[in-house]
Amino acid sequence: MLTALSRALADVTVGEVRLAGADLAGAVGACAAGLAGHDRVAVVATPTMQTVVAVAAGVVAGVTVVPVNPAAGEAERAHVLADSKPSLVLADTDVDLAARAPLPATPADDAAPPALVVYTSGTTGPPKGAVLSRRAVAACLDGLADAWSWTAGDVLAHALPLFHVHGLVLGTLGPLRIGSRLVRTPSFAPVDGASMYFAVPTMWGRLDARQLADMRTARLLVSGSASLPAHVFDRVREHSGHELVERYGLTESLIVTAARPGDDPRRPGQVGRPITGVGLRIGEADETGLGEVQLTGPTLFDGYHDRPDATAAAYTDDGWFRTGDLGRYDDRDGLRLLGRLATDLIKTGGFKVGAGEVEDALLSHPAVVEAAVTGEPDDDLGERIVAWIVCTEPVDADVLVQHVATGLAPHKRPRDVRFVDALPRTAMGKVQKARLR
Ligand code: MCA
Ligand code: AMP
Repeated sequence: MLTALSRALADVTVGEVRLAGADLAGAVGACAAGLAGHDRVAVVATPTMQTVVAVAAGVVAGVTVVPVNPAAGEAERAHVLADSKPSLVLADTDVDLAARAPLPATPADDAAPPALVVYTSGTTGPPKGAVLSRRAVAACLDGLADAWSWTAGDVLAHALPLFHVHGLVLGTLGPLRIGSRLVRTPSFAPVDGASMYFAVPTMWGRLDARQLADMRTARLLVSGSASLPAHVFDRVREHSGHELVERYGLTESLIVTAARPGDDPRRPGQVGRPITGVGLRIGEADETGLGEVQLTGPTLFDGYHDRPDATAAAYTDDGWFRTGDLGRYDDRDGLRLLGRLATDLIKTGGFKVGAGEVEDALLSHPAVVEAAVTGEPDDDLGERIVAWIVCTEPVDADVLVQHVATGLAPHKRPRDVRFVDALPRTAMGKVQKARLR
């Protein structure tokens, strides 16, 4: 019963489409009936009501859902589908919002297949599928509900994409499990009557003073997925009267820490204390207490789909999950994030992008002979993807940008292309990215 939806679904609005709770339950029931006989289905996760219904149907039917970025390019989509091998790919047109059927009498329990396989980028190679159990999803959502006193009386508003943990698990399964109303807007903006807002720092940074003032009546503004710049925190406080609350996690671990409003001292970068059940330690800490954030507990994934090698490499010898994030922890102030071990992972607009994946895409262009990808600080996106290119013949930067945007996804496109005569390399031939920056 662990990822069961609330017994009383609340109203959900996605863009222009609104379904009252009972109608939503009926549409989910009808979609779930159509999933009989399937173990794993892919959902092209457009920001629509159809996606909400399809994902909820998978949850109640005990079918694993693989969300696919609707803007994923051909190569990326082909990889996700070939790797996850769903027996069905659901698009918006396959979901009938007018159909009605009762929800299954016995909702899927822990013995059912995993809830989700969510694809996430590593430093090299194509994205890997993080297998997320029903138990992990439930533990994460219940832990957040506890930390934030999130109840059926809340109205959550956000504009997050529905193919990643933030928008899908927190922003969609959260309200469906807790029974709170959900309003998903096309772009991030104030919503009448909203009590909670979830967004990435880039979205918070883009709101104007008037929009922030219109969020005064909410009770909780939450930022996550990337570092929150101090100037964004200050501006939100100045115009909305709220101190942004941060929480932290990874696709592989779901959300593991959360700041408790009112309880924990608020400072940007301070991402709170572990939620119920999560174990957190700082591995190989230096004399100042700085080291790698490592995790145990019920929110952790079941491993990477079909990648036992990568799964094993993600854990320490004594069984703790290695986040690759650097931080300091104490029981009073909670976790403070201070950087990342791997430089080949870029967080841009809250999306994680592996340098290797973008380099491979650039190298697949016939004019490119060498490519290196780095992240540079960016006021709006946090980090900006920069491509360093050696080519055989003149090629337009825009052509290379489009090559990446259409092969992978638009958010993986370089925002800067710099042509160089050669890449700095070590005697062993390894690119020295520090010298590029
Ligand atoms: C779009 N554009 C393009 C292309 N496609 N330009 C060239 N080539 C293309 N192929 C243009 C658009 O027309 C637009 O132009 C401009 O790019 C910007 O579009 P916008 O939608 O604003 O995109 P963005 O600026 O790149 O995105 C900002 C964003 C987005 C909306 C904040 O990054 C986002 O949705 N982030 C959320 C990420 C997220 O959910 N992460 C959670 C991961 P113009 O502006 O001129 O019209 S889960 C996770 O991290 C863990 C578990 C956690 O902690 O949550
Ligand atoms: P993803 O792989 O897309 O799930 O991204 C996970 C990564 O996002 C983490 O390893 C962190 O580096 C980053 N992250 C998530 N939440 C926060 C936060 N509140 N502050 C800073 N970084 C964060």
